[in-house]
Amino acid sequence: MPTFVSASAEDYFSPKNGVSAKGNPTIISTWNHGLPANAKAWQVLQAGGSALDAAEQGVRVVEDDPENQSVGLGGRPDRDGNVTLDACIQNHLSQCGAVSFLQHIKNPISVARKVMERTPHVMLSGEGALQFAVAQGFQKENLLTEKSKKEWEKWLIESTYEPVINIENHDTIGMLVLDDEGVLAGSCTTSGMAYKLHGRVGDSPIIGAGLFVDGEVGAACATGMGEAVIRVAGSAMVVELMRQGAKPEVACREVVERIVRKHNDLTNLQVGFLALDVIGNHGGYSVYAGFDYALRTAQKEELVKTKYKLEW
Ligand code: SD4
Repeated sequence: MPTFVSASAEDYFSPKNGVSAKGNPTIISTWNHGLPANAKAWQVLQAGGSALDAAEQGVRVVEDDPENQSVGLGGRPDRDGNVTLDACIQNHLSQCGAVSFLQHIKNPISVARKVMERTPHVMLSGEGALQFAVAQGFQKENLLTEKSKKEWEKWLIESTYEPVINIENHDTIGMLVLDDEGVLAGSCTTSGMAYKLHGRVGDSPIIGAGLFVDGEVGAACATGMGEAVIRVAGSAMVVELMRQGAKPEVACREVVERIVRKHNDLTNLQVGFLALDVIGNHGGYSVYAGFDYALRTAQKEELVKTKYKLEW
């Protein structure tokens, strides 16, 4: 049995890798904006859509919402006033697509899917991603809403560069879907850290960091301080720990503990992981309190509070 820092015997589970559960569709997604996103994704599954369709359509609900200031339209800008978006998507066959530092397109998740399906590449970035999106028929628009603009102008007065997480200023949506056939897919989309340096890209468009799906084992996604997630290849690590037998919550906890060990200054360093295995077990864990995830199954539609490592 592999040994993790704070795991005990009941933390282990022995799914036969590669054997998924049929008839147990399950959707989980980050934060309470996951509830309407899950509702849409569930509807897509019920209508016969694939796990990938559900993962794409689900998070678009949040990208489209101008009131949500951390994803898509209405996202908080970088410190120069530009809304720049990051997103990625992956299916159970490890096929994936991503866009980073994309401006003027409110549904980066759909552009990411087109990168996956219509190019031989995994990620397009910046101007090239925008050109590709426009060529694929996406509309260019202004994503900076009056509300986000006013807040940014207020921020400019002091311009203190102090990324604070989980207190309203950044919350990605990551979604993991297991369909009725036991097929997995995942998506992740964000406007990133508010008032970040122009050009900064976080974990959310990086396969293995913000999202990772392995159809044989499970899927994971991350939210919070992207730099910390990238440093430990967060989501890939969560999935790999599940492959070794860790239950979803335990796999998330192990990677959170790794992040905690590797950073001397944990002030405001919030990170949360979610994980879903191929038979529908799910869980999450975060550095600090306050992280929750939306769960949708045939029986349940609710918000689940995760356990956490540190008190604020
Ligand atoms: C990032 N991980 O850009 C994203 C932001 C986020 O909750 O998830 N906020 O670092």
